[in-house]
Amino acid sequence: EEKKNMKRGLFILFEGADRVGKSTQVQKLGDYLKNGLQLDAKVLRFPDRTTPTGSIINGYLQNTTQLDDRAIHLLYAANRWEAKDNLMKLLNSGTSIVVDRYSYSGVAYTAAKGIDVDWCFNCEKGLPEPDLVIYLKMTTEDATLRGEYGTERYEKVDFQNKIKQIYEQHLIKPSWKVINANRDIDTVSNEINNIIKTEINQLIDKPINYIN
Ligand code: Z5A
Ligand code: MG
Repeated sequence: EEKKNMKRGLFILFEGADRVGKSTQVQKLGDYLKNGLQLDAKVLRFPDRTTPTGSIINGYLQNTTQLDDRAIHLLYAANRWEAKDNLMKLLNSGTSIVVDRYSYSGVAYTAAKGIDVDWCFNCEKGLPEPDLVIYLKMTTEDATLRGEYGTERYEKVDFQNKIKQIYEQHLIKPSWKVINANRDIDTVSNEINNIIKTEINQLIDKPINYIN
C-alpha cells in the first residue's frame, strides 16, 4: 500500500506518572502509524538525554548532580526548546511524531515539589502544542506492582501521588484522552489505535497550535 500523503504530521503526546506504560505504548503507536496506517512517523522522548542540557538532566535524575528546583525545571524546558525547530520540521514535512513526555511532565514534576503551577507553565508557552494528548491513568499502588521503584529521583510513592494530583487537578483538559492503563498492553494499545484511526483526519485539518 502506498503511503498516505499527509499535509502535515500529527503530534501525539503520551503523559502520565511513572510506570504507567508510556514508553511501551509510544512504541506500539509508532508501529501502528507506520505499519498499520502507512504513515511517516517518528518516536521521540523528553528529556532527550543525548543533548548537552540532556546530560545535565541525566546526572540530576541519577542523583549525581544537585540542582535548585527551578534551575532543573528550566533545563527541562530548554531541552524542549532546543528540539522545537526539529519538531516543526518533522511536522511540516508530513512526518507524524509520537512523543514520550513533554511540557505537562515538566509542570507536574516541578509543581509536585510545591512550586506554583503558573510559574512552571510559563516557560512552556510558545512551544508547539500536541494535537492529541493521551493520559495513561492508574493508581500509584498498581504502578508500583510493576516493579519496585528504582534509585532515580522521584521514584517514591508519596511524590508520585502528588504528580498525579497536579496532572488531574491542573493539567488534563477536556480534549485529552484519559485511558485506563491498568489493563494488559494489547488492550490499552487497541483502544489507543482506535482513537487515532477515528480522529486522525479531523486533527490533521487544523493548523499546528502553540502552547499558550
Ligand atoms: N521529567 C521532569 O521532571 N520534567 C520534565 O519536563 C520531563 C521529565 C520531560 C525521567 O523520565 C524523569 O524525568 C521522570 C519525569 C522527569 N521522572 N521520574 N522518575 P523518563 O520518561 O525517562 O522515565 P522512564 O524511565 O521512561 O519511566 P516511566 O516513564 O516512569 O515509565 P513508563 O514509560 O510510563 O512505563 P514503561 O517503561 O512503558 O513500563 C514500565 C514497566 O511496566 C515495564 O517493565 C513494562 O514492561 C511494564 N508494563 C508496561 N505496560 C504494562 C501493562 N499494560 N501491564 C503490565 N505491565 C506493563
Ligand atoms: Mg518511560
